[in-house]
Amino acid sequence: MKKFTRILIANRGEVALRILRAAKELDIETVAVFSEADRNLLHLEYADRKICIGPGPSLQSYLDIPKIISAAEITDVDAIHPGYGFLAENAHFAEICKSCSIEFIGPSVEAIRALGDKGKARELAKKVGVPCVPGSQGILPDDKEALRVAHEFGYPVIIKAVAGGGGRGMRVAHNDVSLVNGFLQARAEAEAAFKNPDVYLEKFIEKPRHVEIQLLADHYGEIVHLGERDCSLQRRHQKVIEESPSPGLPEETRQAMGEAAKKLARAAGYHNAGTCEFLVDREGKFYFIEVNTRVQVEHPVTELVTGIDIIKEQIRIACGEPLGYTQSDIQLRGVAIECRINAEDPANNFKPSPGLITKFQAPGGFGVRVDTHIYSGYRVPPHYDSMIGKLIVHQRTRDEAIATMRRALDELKVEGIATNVPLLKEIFRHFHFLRGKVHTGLIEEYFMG
Ligand code: MV4
Repeated sequence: MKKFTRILIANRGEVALRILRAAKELDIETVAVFSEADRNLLHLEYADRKICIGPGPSLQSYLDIPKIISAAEITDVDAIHPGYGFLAENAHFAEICKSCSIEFIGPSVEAIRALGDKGKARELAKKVGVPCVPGSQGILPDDKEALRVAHEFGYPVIIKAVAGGGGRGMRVAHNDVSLVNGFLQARAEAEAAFKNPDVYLEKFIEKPRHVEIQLLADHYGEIVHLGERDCSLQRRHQKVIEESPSPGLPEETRQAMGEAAKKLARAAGYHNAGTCEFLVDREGKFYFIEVNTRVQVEHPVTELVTGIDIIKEQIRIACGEPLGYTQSDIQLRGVAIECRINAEDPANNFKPSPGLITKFQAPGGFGVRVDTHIYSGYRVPPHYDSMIGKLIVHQRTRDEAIATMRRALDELKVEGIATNVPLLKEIFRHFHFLRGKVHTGLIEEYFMG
């Protein structure tokens, strides 16, 4: 069995620290790369080597493929872990890693290509019998076809860019006029954002839950699912709170979703960690919508309920090790909930609030995990995502997990910058949330007065 001597972490912030910790425990050396705005990152203190890869803006550092590859060549690493965001789902980057004989810690180039295109992923899912939202077959050639499909399934419908993400290139339509406009707008937006104007159409599911299945797959045909995460609590397509299991999801639905996700992964020749996203409607029916071919921000809730270190598994799988366990070995214990802590100002429409953190005190105690790179005296740079950490709790029941999260949020102190903690505290007192009655519109409906 080959084993990595050294890996490069092509990311920053909390996930870079998370990956470094996993590598250390596997006795693998780490190379950290950082931008000129990131000299104060915590994981740089623990890395075996660190290399500056350019100015603050991501395009000139964390997204600059030649700089990352050069750093990898200079330090003679065996593999690159891309984390999430930046180059994590970039098939071109994975291809370059391969051509340089550097292992990309993630799925194959072909799998990223097959599943990263949401239109292709949807057609593959339909082909292998995974339930999809009723809608167009393949991409829409023109607005005539959009109208025909909308009339076949009825309004409302949603137009989605095959290359879309973060809600961009997406339009909901309730009638013919808004559909024709939405079709053209979605195409223009997708062309501008992703250089790909292709869109498809689905029936619009009202007030759905967003439930996703975590998968691990090795190079020898073993695929397991690690249960689901409910990520319904979002604001403007940014997840805010995630939990596992999904409150009220029947066991047979969980098993059916898990098997559907595995079937799709198998059909795509998938290996490493991945996630299948589903919408669950108010009748409890589920529909596949897309695949994330990376590790996700919210992976810790799954780690806590399964006891499996997903980042270590990613590295082990990339080394060519077999999973060494099967579906029947996976058990879900208790309830885990994650809050994303963002440097943003609730009083100012959640505008990013970078700056100096004058004081940071982390909560702790039974059932509390804090994944963050911040410390007292850390300065949040203005160039990147506003997420500065995650608070994750694990308890035997959902009520106990909520009590622990409330206590942890009360202990948490982040001073000097504005954060979304006041919003999180409100949500943990909201009657719908407390009863597990969550859906993707809940935050906008109740908290965005
Ligand atoms: C949907 C949907 C309803 N019906 N698809 C949002 C992000 C992307 N991953 C998929 N998303 C959605 N897809 C169908 N067929 C609802 C969402 C959705 C959403 C849509 C419009 C405005 C806000 C939204 C918030 C969460 C989810």
